[in-house]
Amino acid sequence: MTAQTTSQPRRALRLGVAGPVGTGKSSTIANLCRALAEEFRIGVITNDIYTDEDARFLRSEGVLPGERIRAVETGACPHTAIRDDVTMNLLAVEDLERDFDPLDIVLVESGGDNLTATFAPSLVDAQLFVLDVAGGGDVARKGGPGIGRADLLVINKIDLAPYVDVDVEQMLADASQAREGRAVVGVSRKQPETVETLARWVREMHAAFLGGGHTPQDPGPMAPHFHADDSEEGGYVHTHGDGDAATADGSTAGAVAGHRH
Ligand SMILES: Nc1nc2c(ncn2[C@@H]2O[C@H](COP(=O)(O)OP(=O)(O)OP(=O)(O)O)[C@@H](O)[C@H]2O)c(=O)[nH]1
Ligand SMILES: [Mg+2]
Repeated sequence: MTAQTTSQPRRALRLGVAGPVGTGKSSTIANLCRALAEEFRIGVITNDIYTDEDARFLRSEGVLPGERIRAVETGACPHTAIRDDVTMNLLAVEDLERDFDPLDIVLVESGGDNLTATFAPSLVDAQLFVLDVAGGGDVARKGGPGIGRADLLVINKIDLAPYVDVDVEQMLADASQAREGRAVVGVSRKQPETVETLARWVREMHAAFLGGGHTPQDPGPMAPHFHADDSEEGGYVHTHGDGDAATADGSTAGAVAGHRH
């Protein structure tokens, strides 16, 4: 596999935000938009099963122009749309990127699911997994693809730790161990310095993406998917081989003929 490097990427960094129900995925996106909206042109896609509540929440927060926040109503388990068949989401991301070209970052919120739901690397370049202290200090030790291998693990709502008898330092240390040292950050929207740490990680990820220095990781098995395609043949359902990944210039690392991101 040869990762291509370019100083003129054709599309935005696509950043997934997954995690169990209510841990703070939408709030994490709101925090990031607030911290980064002056530096980056940001768009957001939310996934919900039956509603567009997350999109409406984010619009009501006023963190981005409302039209740059779009909802995908999956009508199925969240993991189906971010992992098993990412077609609906890819089309939504591609539409958003086209309509607001150029965007720097597209944040994709998964519907709230369980500890196993992660994004396919054909949909996002990097992913955050969000836990919160209210789910208990033990959760970080439980592992699974999101906790273990997401690009960043966020432990959210650390301001609530004293009320739920969680030792934040211990939870962060356990998480770090479960992740074999991959990045972990404790966040509370009430503690601006923690939001800044999160924003800094995104800045660094964006810089790595632009420089061709980031390779999307697959936290679990790869799934077939479909892309809109402007070639005469049209799009088609296909899978990627091991190690295939979208690159910053819009091409795909690995040999998938006629494949366009
Ligand atoms: N105390 C505290 N509450 C928070 C924080 N972040 C989020 N919350 C609250 O946690 C609840 C859930 O937050 P959301 O951002 O909606 O969580 P979510 O993961 O997007 O939820 P679903 O999309 O329904 O799975 C809301 O009531 C938030 O106000 C935080 O840092 N501290
Ligand atoms: Mg949400």
